[in-house]
Amino acid sequence: MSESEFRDFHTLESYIASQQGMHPQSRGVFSNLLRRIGLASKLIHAKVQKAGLLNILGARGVINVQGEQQMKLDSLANEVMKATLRWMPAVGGLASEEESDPVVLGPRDEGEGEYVVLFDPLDGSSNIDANIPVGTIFSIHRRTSSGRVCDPEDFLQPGRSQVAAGYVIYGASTMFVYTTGNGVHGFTLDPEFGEYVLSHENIRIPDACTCFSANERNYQKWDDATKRFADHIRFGPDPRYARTSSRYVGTAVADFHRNLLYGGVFLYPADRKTGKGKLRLLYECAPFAMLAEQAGGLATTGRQRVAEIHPTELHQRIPFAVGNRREIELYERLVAEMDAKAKTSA
Ligand code: AHM
Ligand code: MG
Repeated sequence: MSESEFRDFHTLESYIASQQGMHPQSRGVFSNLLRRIGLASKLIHAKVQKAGLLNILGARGVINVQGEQQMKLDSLANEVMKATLRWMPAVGGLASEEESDPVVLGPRDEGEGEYVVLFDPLDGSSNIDANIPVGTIFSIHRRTSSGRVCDPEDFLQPGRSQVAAGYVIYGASTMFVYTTGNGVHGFTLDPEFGEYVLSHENIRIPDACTCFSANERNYQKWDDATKRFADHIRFGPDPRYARTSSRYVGTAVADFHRNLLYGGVFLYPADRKTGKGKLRLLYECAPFAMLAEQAGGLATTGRQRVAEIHPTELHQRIPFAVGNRREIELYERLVAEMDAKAKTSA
């Protein structure tokens, strides 16, 4: 690379440091934590890159010198996240999609262990065997309890109190996208020198609703408001949707990421019979909601903004719709109309 080709750029490290510089009172504890998640994601990236090979090698028993079974990639990603974060002085506890209970870490020195990190280590793992993008999602809260060890309540905080949220998409390129409440910023991993480089500063969801993303095979299980919403966007006469396409990967990170960049809505609504959604509030929906709001969009259950929900359990599932502000507000109006109609006919 000649000198003239070389221009100023930020890595994830230098960008976080520059943001930290804007808060002179900051001790850098939180920034270290974010950098550490970046490191964990590089380790997961390395495993994901070898996904097809791990199976071949594992099946032949070549790498199992300990006589252990080949780990599935999602539990491997979970172990990487735990091992990378557990000795961080800033981390008081972890919660993961792969763990039934929170992992409460031992007492740390005074003033430390003040954050809890919640994560889905490998979102979309059912796609991995077909070489389709997968992701990692994370959410960070400051502890609310004051003891030296975490309380369960530290993990059950509403999304609006997240201090940071983000995801990594392991796709054609690997990208790290995060917010600390000051815009959404995306970094692309340069495989040649193993660093995340700032590629998407201050991402805003485009106004056009280019993509409609839902598992449409579930249409008959949706309530009337959701069906009306889907029909309006897919088949209605509104010229706003003339160029909208259905796009669904089945990895929430990939669907969310595409819609963040192109504009659109992603839906995983409740099953009409059970009233339950599929996606998990704490480490899928709440972080996506913070990112969407920071990029100018919204996230809702249809009846409540996701950021306002007070969790009642660690693995709570909710109905979820996220994307362009205008469409999410429309969805909320249709749900309100359906509820009002049900009330008057009751
Ligand atoms: P996972 O976290 O166990 O991978 O499950 C969540 C995934 C999401 O990534 C995706 O949006 C959804 O499940 C797909 O579900 P479906 O196959 O029902 O469409
Ligand atoms: Mg998931």
